[in-house]
Formats: sequence, structure tokens, C-alpha cells
Amino acid sequence: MKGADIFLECLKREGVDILFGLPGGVTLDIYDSLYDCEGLRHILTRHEQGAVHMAEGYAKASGKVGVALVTSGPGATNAVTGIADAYMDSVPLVCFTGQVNTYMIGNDAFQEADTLGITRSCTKHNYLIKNVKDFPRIVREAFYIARTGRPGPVVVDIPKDVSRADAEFVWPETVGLRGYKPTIEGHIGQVRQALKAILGSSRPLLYVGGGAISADASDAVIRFAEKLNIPVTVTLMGLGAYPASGPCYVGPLGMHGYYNCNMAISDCDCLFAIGPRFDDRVTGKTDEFSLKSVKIHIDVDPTSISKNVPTQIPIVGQIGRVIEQMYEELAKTDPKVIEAFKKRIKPWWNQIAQWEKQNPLCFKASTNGKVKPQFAIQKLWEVTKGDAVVATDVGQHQMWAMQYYRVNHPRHFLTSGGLGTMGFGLPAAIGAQFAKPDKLVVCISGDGSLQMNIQELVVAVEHKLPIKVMLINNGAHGMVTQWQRFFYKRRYSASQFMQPDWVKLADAYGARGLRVEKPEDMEAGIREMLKVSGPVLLDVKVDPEEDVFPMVPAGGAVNKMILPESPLS
Ligand SMILES: Cc1ncc(C[n+]2csc(CCOP(=O)(O)OP(=O)(O)O)c2C)c(N)n1
Repeated sequence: MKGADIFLECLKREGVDILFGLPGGVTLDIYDSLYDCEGLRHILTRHEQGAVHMAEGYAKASGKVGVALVTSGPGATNAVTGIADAYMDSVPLVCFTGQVNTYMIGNDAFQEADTLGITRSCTKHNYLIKNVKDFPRIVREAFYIARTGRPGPVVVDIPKDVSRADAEFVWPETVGLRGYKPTIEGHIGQVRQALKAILGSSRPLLYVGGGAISADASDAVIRFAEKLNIPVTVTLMGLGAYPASGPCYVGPLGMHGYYNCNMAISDCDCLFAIGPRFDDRVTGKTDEFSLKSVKIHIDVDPTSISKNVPTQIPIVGQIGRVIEQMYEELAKTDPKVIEAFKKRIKPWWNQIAQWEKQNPLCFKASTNGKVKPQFAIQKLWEVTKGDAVVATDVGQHQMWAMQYYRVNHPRHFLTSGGLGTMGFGLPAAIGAQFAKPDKLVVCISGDGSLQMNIQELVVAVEHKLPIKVMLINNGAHGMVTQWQRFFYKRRYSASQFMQPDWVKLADAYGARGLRVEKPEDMEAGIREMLKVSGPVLLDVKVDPEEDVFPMVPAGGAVNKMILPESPLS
């Protein structure tokens, strides 16, 4: 069998039904085999970054491994941003890159790039296939590594002569990777200690991160939190791990998190961290972070524990399984102890409610006839009943989406949290729509971010994907202008730019373009957008002076927030 055919057979054996990519000279044998390959759908993207983000969106929405296929040299380097993005957000992904012939590697051959070297620091693992016989083993290992333990991207570099060479197809039934064995079960002594710390506390807080979603542990989190009535705060990546409508939900925390959540994490006496990374966007100044608390941290990746903040009770294991273990221990606990705990934390709940009353999430309704971005997103949430899969880009709109689109389900909020990649939203939404054809998928984007991968809109048109893009159009890199307003005396250096006519642009791609300029037209605009059956771009012209509040200045303590009425420097 030819290497290219072996490759496609391997993908099928791994259960892949869709791959996103763009061809080049060194992948032509693979593309030739794809031409009459059944059971595998290839989506031609317009840029390799788009291909990888689509694979990410597909993976985040479905929980399956996303697959991308790009050519050597510029194809591979274009893919790097997406690969690094997947690495930071622990997205299971396998990216296949073409490579020049094995005997030319290192010659500075045409379109050669040192893909292994370039991607070493932003992949969980990477491979160069030197012999066609290794194809099945390497593909098998790549998928295994991508999806197990802490998920992440794996790159497989395929030289052209390897995809042309012949070999017998032998599928390895098992994966044998020495030294790679993710821990599933938590250490029972640590589990008991953690439960004891929680039940002995008076001001407990559950701090849930993206790890809980990638481990599909949302049900376990809900069950545990509600059994003990512990307040839950989530990170940007953890949105949906516990439903926003749930009784224990307090809200998102961090740089633009809710006031009550940031106060709660600063004042709690027991912080139960389930799969977060203790990112600086959450902790602020680590020396002043949650100083009064005993910290418990569950993570499948031991290197994440105590990386940024010291943890007293570390538990390495698969999140769902560890919480189940805690639940099993809880079942053996004297019910009186549980009742006493629930009674003891009542004043804590009152305190959190008081913080919320003191500084609720709010915005001023339109004062100058312009649409407020928060209002647009809140309306979208109301009209869609919070049931859409939302993909965002990066900037102010992303933070408002976090604050005002109240997510109720895991895998329904797709965003670039770790790398903060502008240009993620549209292709991720496309990937998600391929994964969930029956779902309403909405991309909330900014006018800066959307221009970074707008070329992928035509992919949605080509495949008749009904995705909706809601553009929060403030005529600028809003998040940059906000910082310039706060910290650089309103000197708007390189943050405002000329705009295309978005309605015409959408039209040129074959999508529907709509525009809203007044608050009173907002709801009708959203309803119209949802009524159209194909892809729509809704250009919402918003107040460019609007800021995201609360805000923790970078490097500041998380409980020292700038609030709407704070004087600006
Ligand atoms: C690829 C990339 N380049 C630059 C940045 C830095 N950056 C972060 S937010 C932002 C502005 C985003 O503007 P826009 O997409 O219009 O969203 P808004 O903040 O206006 O809602 C920039 C430039 C980034 N995150 N990613």
C-alpha cells in the first residue's frame, strides 16, 4: 500500500471523519489519495491558521481530536499560531505537516522549514516519519498522546517520499509508550485530606477551570458542589462547566471577572481548584493571591500543580474520577458533619451576596443614542435563551461575552484563553458547526479580530453552514484603546483603523450582511440574523468609548478592581 493510502486508512481507524487543510507540493500524494477516499471529509480552508482553528473548534465543541493537514514550509509556519493556541488551551489536536523528501532535509530545500524545531515548544509531542513502515504506529501514538492525560496538540511531519513509498499496512492493536502513563485515580490519602479541609472550612470556594471541561467532568462538578452547597466561580475557560443558571453559581473571576468572585477568592479559607491553571489573568499578583486559604488542586497534569501558586493538598488524577472518589468518601461521612458544614457556610453565602449587591455587574443604558456592546450581547443571550454554542475572538467583546452571555453547558463557550489569539473566533465557529450541525453557533467578534481570518467566511458559505457572526464594531482595537484610556492618557497610538464595509464584504463572500446602529433596533437585528438560514454577519455599531468593568490592572491584586466610578489615571 502507498504511504498516502496508509495515512488515510490510519485516520479512519482512529475514527476521524473530517480534516481541515490546504494542499501543497509535498502533500499532493495524500491529496491524490483523498480524491476518491470514502468516509473522510476534507474541508479546504483559505489559510492554514484557519484550518487549525477549525480543528480546534471542532475538538472543543465535540470532545474529539481535531485534525489538520498542511504543507511544508509556509504551510507549517502558518499553522504554528493555531498549534500554539491548542497547546495553551489543552485542545486535543493532531496536525499533519508535509515535509520535503527525507534525503533533502537540512539542504534548505524549497519550502523547507524545521517544523520539528519550530513546534517543539508548543506541542505535547512531535514526530518526523522517516520510514513508511512507521506510519501506523506513529499516527496511533499521536492520537493517543493528543487525547489522553492533559490533552494537547501533536505534530506529525510527513516527508514527501514517505507518502509515496510502499509498505504493507499493519495496524498496531495497542499503544506502547514507555514513560507515558497519565494518572487516572487520585491518591486516596490526599482525597480524604481534601474532603476534611473542605468540611472543616467556613468560607469554601470552588474554582473551576477549563480542565474540568476537557475531562468531561462537568456532571461530577455539579453533583459535588450541590451536595455541599459550595459557591462556584469559573475561569474564562471553565465557563459552562457549572451552569450559570445553577444554584451554586457565583460567576467568572479574574481580570474582568465579577466583583463578588474576585472578593470571594481573596477572602475564602478553602480554595478547591478543579482543573484551572492559576493563570495570571486570574491570580493577579500572586504574592497577594488568596492568602487566607488552604488550597486543594486537582489536575491530571502534575506539572500544573504549585506552578504559580503553592498548593497544600495536590491531587493528581483525572478530574471526573477524583471527584467521584471524593463523593464516595462523602457517602461514608456522618451526615451531621455535612449538615454542620452547610450551616456554618451560610454567613459566607450572605457575604458573597452582599458583595454582589455592593458592586453588581452593570452598564449604563445608551446615553448618546449608541448601542452599548454589553446590551447587544445581553440581548443575544436573551433571544437565544443562552443555548447557542458561542465562539469568541479576543478583546473587549470576549470579556463582555464572558460577563453577559451566561453559559449553561460545557463545550458551549469556545475561546482562545491561553494564547489570546485574535482570528480564532470565525474558524473555530466553523469547526464547531461541522461538529454540531444541529446547534446554533454564534461567533462574537471584534472588528480587529474578525479581519484576521475573515477569508474563512467563504468556507461557511461554501458548505452552507448557518453560522452567525455578531460583530461588536467599535472601529478600533477596543481592548488596546481601553488600556490607552486608562494608562496612557488617551493617546490612541496604532489602535484605530479604517474599516471595510462589512455588509458589502459579507455580501461579496456570498453571506448575508446586516447592520444595527441603534439600541432600539438591536433585538429585531438579532431576530433577523437568526431567521436567515445561511451564514450571516451582523455588524453592530457600538459606542467606541465603552470600557470593560470591573478591571484588575495587570500585576495588581485581584481584589483591587477598577470599577465604573473609579477615577482613571
Ligand atoms: C494575533 C494577535 N495580535 C495582537 C493581539 C493583541 N490584542 C489583544 S486584544 C486586541 C484588540 C482586539 O480588537 P478587536 O478584535 O476589535 O476587539 P475589541 O477589543 O474591540 O472588542 C489586540 C490588538 C492579540 N491578542 N492577538
